[in-house]
Amino acid sequence: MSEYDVIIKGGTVVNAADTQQADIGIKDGRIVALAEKLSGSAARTIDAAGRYVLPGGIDSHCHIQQPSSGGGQNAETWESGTRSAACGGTTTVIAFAAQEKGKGVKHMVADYHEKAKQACIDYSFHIILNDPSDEVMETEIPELIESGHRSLKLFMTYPKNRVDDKQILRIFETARRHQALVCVHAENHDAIMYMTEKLVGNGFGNTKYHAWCKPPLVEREACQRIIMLSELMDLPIQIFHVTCEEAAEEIRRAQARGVKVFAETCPQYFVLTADDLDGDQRQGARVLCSPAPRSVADQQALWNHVRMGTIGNVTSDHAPYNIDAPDGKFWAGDNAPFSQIANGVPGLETRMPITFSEGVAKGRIDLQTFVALTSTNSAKLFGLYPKKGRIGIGADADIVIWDAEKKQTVTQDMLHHDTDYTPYEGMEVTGWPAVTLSRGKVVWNDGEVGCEAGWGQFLARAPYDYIKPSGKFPTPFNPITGKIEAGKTEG
Ligand code: DUC
Ligand code: ZN
Ligand code: ZN
Repeated sequence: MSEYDVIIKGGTVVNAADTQQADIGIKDGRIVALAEKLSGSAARTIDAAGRYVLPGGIDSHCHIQQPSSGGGQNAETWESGTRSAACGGTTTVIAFAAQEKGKGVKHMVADYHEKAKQACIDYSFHIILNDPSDEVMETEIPELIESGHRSLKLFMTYPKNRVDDKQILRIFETARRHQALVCVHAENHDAIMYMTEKLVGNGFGNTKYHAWCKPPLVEREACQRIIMLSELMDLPIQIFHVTCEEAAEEIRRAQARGVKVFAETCPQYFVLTADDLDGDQRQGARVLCSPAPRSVADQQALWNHVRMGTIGNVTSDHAPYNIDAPDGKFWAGDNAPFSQIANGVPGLETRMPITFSEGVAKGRIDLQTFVALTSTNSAKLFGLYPKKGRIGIGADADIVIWDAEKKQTVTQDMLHHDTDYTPYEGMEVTGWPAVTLSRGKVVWNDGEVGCEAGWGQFLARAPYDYIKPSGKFPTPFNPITGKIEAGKTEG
């Protein structure tokens, strides 16, 4: 019998903190050897000479086979979504299990688990809460957190999903008590609703006006408010899809005063702008997502904040709706105004290539930062580290062998998702995954798909230090215990 199942030979191994020339030995799905030269026998040897060998990508924000709250049918299944992720170098996804208003969450989460059994790569869930009733928050959520669903998600906007500030505090309280991270879609709901009514009511329904109904101002305000609420409860939070200087600035200021607020952005905000929404409705719908694409200046600002560390990870926010389907983007009809077009863009497969191309190939970030952004930081933030997010002894053999020189034109034809378009049609990128391994299994090999539905495993997440609260509330009163802290006074 061979000493190793797989040896990856001659590559340049890049982690978030270092780069080294090394061979990698894999046995039973884990990395068991790392050395300048490995000599043992292996059932399979992969030549990585001239290529980078990186931790498999972690996409910690993607919507897969999730019913939409706003209308439209998610175009992906767990099999197709995770297959396309694997072909794009991603080996772990964290998707969503969404509460239905007025209902409990336990059975709903069980249903999502059932669907996810078709996953080709490993996965976990954030639980979306839109109705934090006592029963849900006091019984169901604590049990679900305990069983490894250690992140909750809330929306500050969207008519069917938004929660108000008091409900947010209720969710924060449970998260604080039971050690879960809360992720937030931060935009001011009432301002968006008001502007939408005014725009659409006055005949401005073109997709161009999607960006006008939710300018950076509404994102800035919501970021500032959610940070304030998190400070009130001393609860670390993750702000999803930061798109603009205004929002990043609020986050940066909070981080500078010691608040544990984390932030992500997405490739669409690096390469699309509000101008892409302008024109024919069908064309605009292809890039219609929320928050809206911004300006070139905002793209530059996002990179600055990546380099400063304000923004720690890049996720896809994959939210796939077909263009040519009655239940897709145009579920409300071909002439629907922007407010009734399904929000979201597909992006599981293009997340790492676009980030590499825009980031490393264009000289904005180095390779280690790319690894941190696309893998390691998400592993740390969501309690998957050190099993995921690094190449080291004992880690899962989730690996992507990267061809940094490859020039690739992105087209719908070459992607492996089940959505009927890509917003990046015709874009040329530099760098593409050559080989992807999920726990030692080759799932993508220079154009050949080796995915197997059902290979993916659920990743239950235990408590972890990265998201520990600071232990300090803004007043002597501890709202979790309901007590005034010892040594502190009321006056
Ligand atoms: N915005 C979201 O908040 N969710 C999914 C897609 C989108 O564009
Ligand atoms: Zn969102
Ligand atoms: Zn999302």
